[in-house]
Amino acid sequence: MSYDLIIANGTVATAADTFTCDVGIRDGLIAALGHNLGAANRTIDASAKLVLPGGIDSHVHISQPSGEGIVMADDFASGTLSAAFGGNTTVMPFCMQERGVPLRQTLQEYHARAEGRCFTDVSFHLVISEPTEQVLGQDLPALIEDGYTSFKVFMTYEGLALDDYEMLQVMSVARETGALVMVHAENYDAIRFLTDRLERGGSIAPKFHGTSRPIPVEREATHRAISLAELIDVPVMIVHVSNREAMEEIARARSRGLKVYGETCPQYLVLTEKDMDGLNMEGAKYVCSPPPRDHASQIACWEGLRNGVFQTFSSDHCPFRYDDPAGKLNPKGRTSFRWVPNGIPGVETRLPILFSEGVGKGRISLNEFVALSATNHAKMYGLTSKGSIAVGMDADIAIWDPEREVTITQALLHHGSDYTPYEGIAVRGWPVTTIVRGRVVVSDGVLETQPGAGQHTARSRSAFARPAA
Ligand code: DUC
Ligand code: ZN
Ligand code: ZN
Repeated sequence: MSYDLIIANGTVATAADTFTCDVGIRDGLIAALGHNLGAANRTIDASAKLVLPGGIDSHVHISQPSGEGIVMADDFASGTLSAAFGGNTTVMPFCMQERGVPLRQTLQEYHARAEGRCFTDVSFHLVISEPTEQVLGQDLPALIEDGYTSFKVFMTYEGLALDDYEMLQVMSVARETGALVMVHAENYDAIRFLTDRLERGGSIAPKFHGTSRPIPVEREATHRAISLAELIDVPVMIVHVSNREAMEEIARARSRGLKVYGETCPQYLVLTEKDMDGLNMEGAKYVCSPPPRDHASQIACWEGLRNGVFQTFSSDHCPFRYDDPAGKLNPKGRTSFRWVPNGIPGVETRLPILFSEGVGKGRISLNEFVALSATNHAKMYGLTSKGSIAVGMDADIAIWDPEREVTITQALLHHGSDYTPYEGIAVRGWPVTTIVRGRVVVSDGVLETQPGAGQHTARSRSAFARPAA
């Protein structure tokens, strides 16, 4: 029996185990794990390398409309190219509902933008911003049935924020359908009040973005989202958690038996609010929401990765160019932090940062790294054929050189942004080869495929949302 591809002599790690074996791949699937597997069309020697499930980044934004005059820096080609070079084999972007446009039509538009252009697999979450009767009663349940089994809701942002009544309505749909609700938890009115007050006082520099969204804004919304989910008895995922107080809300809910899950991101491990305090507008490069906090919050987030408060570690890749009026330097002379688009690039640097700062510095084990970067994302969002290395699974694999030393710098990266917020961070350990369903996309740091290697993946219900049997 021969294989299309054998990855030989590597150290394979899953969320559970680490072992030495060859991986035989046929027809895009992992066909065998063992020794002396026999013939293959191609063999990759992975001696002294780690063979890991390809990263799944379950929180990215690509080609998303971002307000008047603002253009996201990545389309599906550059976003997924960057993802592939960062050791990812699947990314999960958002399809953002547009006011007055049928949800399915918007989704078709996102599919059209992605079709034939992707280097990794993609699977869309929905964003529900206008829960009309039609959306709640027809469109959303139908799309969940079609494999879009998770959706995000916002508790802040003009035109996006749902009030508590609307939150309860969409959570009820999730309860009925088994979908997973992702929540952006920040208190809209509090942010509006603080922003207005800061501006009136002339405090408009990028660093005041952090002052306008302090920890209580996130903690309160996290508590409220959890309370609403409890009323409906529905699982909920709190995304991009930045600090201990929000984490305590999650931990307390779980200790009471609620299905409340958490995600954190690289910006909360290695950036702080001080990064937003640059010369002139430089601080805008770090403006994201929730904002990076302080050193104590970084320590708390590391604890959460270790102790199970967080199931997933995502990039929240939300790329804008810096030196560009369609990006961070907003047009029309709008100089207040209020107008700086929220979001930073990070899909290519997520895994090297977690590997180096986490595994390399003994904060998490290699198996925890695999869980946080791939396996838990697959289980959380119903990607049943992905996220592990086992016979019958998709052959989505990243081969890592655990010793390679790299200083992160913009010139190395493949995203559409003109900067990286992680400039100058030295890491040890780098993904060198990325294989998507058996197809080598990046080989020893060199692109090997055309766009279109990646495809959309419909999903099952979340393993974390299913009612207990
Ligand atoms: N929320 C996100 O999930 N990403 C970027 C900005 C935001 O507010
Ligand atoms: Zn968000
Ligand atoms: Zn996001």
